[in-house]
Amino acid sequence: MSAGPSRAGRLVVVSNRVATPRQIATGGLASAMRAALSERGGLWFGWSGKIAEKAELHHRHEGGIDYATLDLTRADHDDYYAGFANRALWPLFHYRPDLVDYRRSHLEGYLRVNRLFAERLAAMLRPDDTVWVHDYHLIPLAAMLRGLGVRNRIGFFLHIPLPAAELLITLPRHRELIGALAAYDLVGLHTARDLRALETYFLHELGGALRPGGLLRAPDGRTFRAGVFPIGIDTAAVAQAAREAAALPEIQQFKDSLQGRALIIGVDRLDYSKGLPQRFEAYAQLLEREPALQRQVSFLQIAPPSRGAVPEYRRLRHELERSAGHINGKYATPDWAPIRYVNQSFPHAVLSGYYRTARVGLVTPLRDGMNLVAKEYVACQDPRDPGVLVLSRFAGAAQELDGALLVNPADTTEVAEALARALAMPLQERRKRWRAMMDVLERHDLGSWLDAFLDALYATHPARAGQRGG
Ligand code: GDG
Repeated sequence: MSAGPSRAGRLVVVSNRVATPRQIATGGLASAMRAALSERGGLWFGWSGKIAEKAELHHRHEGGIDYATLDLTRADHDDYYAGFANRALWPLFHYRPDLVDYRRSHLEGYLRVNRLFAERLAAMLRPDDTVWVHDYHLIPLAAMLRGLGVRNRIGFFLHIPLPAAELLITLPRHRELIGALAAYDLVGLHTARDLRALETYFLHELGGALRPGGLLRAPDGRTFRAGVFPIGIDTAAVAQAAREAAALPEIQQFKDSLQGRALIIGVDRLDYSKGLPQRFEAYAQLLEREPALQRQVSFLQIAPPSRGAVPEYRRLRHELERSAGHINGKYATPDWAPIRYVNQSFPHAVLSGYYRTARVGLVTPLRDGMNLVAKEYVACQDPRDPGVLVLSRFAGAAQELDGALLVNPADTTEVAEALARALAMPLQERRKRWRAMMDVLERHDLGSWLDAFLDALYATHPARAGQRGG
């Protein structure tokens, strides 16, 4: 990172969930945030993950980082998190207006919790802090901070897709909500498609304008910068973990259990955006179309449950149980089960061993902001004998990983064909495709994503000078 005088002050990260060092479920993103925070002395603020009688704030200092976490009341949690964020914004932003369950009380709860976050955060901010807000739970946070007189640099990164304006306008009070992005100094998105959606929305729905240098102007005259920052993984560390995983007893045992069969792997939170029912259907079609593959291939789908409080997630879980049971019932033999469907999560080290064992990584979300599993699968391969990535065109990762076999996840026949092609792909072609993808992952890793976003954020400040907050 290039350090200049403008970089004085703390970095303050705000996200719905805060990954403290003691929590086990820490992905690469959490460690990268911690690295960025400890490097410059920082504060991480967000929901504690606990539901309590009142919204109490907890402080902790660990590993050079201050953590401030806030409990939520049951009503706040249900309206803000389980309600508006996960039953309105998540489905809509993933192009599922049919699943949107909008309730005014949820929106009010969402605004209430954002205001609460803003008030608590404003009281902790120092004048030279730089604030980085993450994801769809906290879209209006900067606008609320500005309303409290906060003039600090504030950046926002959206980890999920930003849908086309035609969909955004179906959201009640969308002008207030999406328009609130203008209160940030920088809005970061994963892909050029997301950026186009944002520009189109501001231009055509809000009557804003595009200014030279990638600035967007809101109708009230406020300008902000928006840019594409595709998130990466810690490529070197992930590849290293995969090399070491071979020695783990779990991985040895797992390999033995395959008895030489080719492995197809899927790893996803149990979420309707991940296209799991269609994926199961595509696999069934593969077995039907290519009877010779029966007993020669095994499909491991790891799907740790998430958001069990939301009815659609419970329905999806039942649907997948039925589907996996159906496929196994139809095709299994006494010594072979076509699908191993596992609702459990695993340590990253073990996961990387599974990835490396798999001949095919099957990543077929219907929509995904980026999809880190696709990148992790590639980074975990053995360069001498790499597997093949079958990837949805509608994952942000498809914009970068064109060495994958790109598919439309809704076309289960196309996915079945891609699977057959991946399983039969000659070594030379596999190596060539893998190398092309690995080059991208080495050039654009998690550290370079952090740097790119923060560089752009620090560069924005002069643009705000003279602007009024609020
Ligand atoms: C959101 C956006 C965007 C999964 N199972 C286990 C496990 N995982 C890890 C994976 C991966 C992470 O969880 C999932 O990340 P994804 O990117 O695939 O998907 P979302 O959770 O939906 O993330 C997405 C991302 O934000 C970042 O911007 O890419 O588009 O939706 O790292 O490895 N980790 C462990 N055990 C498991 O069983 N330890």
